[in-house]
Amino acid sequence: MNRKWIRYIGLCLCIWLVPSLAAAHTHLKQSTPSDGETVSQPVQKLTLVFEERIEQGGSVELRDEAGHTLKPSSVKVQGDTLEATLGPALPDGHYTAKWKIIGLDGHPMQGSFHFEVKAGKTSAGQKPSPVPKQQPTPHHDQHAAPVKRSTSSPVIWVVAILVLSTAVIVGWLFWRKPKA
Ligand SMILES: [Cu+2]
Repeated sequence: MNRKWIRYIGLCLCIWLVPSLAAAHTHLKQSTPSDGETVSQPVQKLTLVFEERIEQGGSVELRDEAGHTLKPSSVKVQGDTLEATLGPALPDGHYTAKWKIIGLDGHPMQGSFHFEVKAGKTSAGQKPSPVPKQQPTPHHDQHAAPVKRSTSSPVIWVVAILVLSTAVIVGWLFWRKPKA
């Protein structure tokens, strides 16, 4: 009787735990240029490194200050890295890069990051001053489509409470097993 219960509870535990592990999504780990960076070199290439291998390719496009969309001349996906070649170097200005991938878990993911190009073409005779590097802030990452199973904190808490209560029940069953 007791053993059957323990086995049953163990099964429940697996059912609760597995989806929460499977819901670990693929997010953008780092990019070149990085989010918030001011680049003083000509930018001809974007490199995006994700936390997991990218499935089924991906895409990235740039939007300049005027709202014009720039599509890279080629996009190469290899493992966890997406590399976009832009062709001619970007003119100075602010850019937003929008990316879309299908993550390892099959979830469509999208996000964006911003950077500024200041290659020094703006005014003659002005020395480009060293620009303080900003730390990239990981944000914007989000699912393209709402996904039921998400790693949002309320779900984590529900799982945590379920696992905890299961642990308590299992412990209690063991504790009150005086004979057998
Ligand atoms: Cu996902």
